[in-house]
Amino acid sequence: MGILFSKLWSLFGNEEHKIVILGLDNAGKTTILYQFLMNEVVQTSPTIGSNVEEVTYKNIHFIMWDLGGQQSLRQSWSTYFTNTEFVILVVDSTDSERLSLVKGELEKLVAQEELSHAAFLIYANKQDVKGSLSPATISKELNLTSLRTQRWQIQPCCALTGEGLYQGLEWIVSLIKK
Ligand SMILES: Nc1nc2c(ncn2[C@@H]2O[C@H](COP(=O)(O)OP(=O)(O)OP(=O)(O)O)[C@@H](O)[C@H]2O)c(=O)[nH]1
Ligand SMILES: [Mg+2]
Repeated sequence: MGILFSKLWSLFGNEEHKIVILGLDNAGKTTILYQFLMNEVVQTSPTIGSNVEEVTYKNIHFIMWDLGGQQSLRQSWSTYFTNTEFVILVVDSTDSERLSLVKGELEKLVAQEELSHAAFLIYANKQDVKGSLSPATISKELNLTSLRTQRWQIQPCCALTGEGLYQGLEWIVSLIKK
């Protein structure tokens, strides 16, 4: 009965899927959230705390939490993880110096019990900037192929134009429909 009810519930498009958007400060997380919500670029300032918005795509409801990425705020990321189905990790592809820091954060995330069943979408953002790192390089630097517990996907994108963002979301949709 429970399963039947939840199937019907999702058929009517009432199901909500929780996504947390993480990454270092200045990666483009808030820009991405508002691209999904409004299809436009908003003027952002560093996020202190979080932004949360409901985004509907192909009749699927997503609750998207965009968390501040500054160092002092990263410790509190884990307070948002309950019931998280998807993590969107936003990487600034122009910030090669801090890639090792991203790697360290990713290692902590995948070790979190509450995220052990979550799928990870990694956006290699800011691909519009000349000389930005390729997704292949970022994938290698983050050692993504060693990720065994969680499903993951890397997607190049540009949050300013929106290019690549929906291709990433399509991967999430494909996992929901599985
Ligand atoms: N060139 C370029 N700039 C981008 C892109 N995405 C975001 N930005 C810029 O990067 C800066 C930071 O963007 P935010 O979305 O505020 O970054 P954030 O990850 O939310 O940062 P915190 O809230 O501090 O964690 C802004 O000036 C954005 O306009 C992109 O794809 N290309
Ligand atoms: Mg922000």
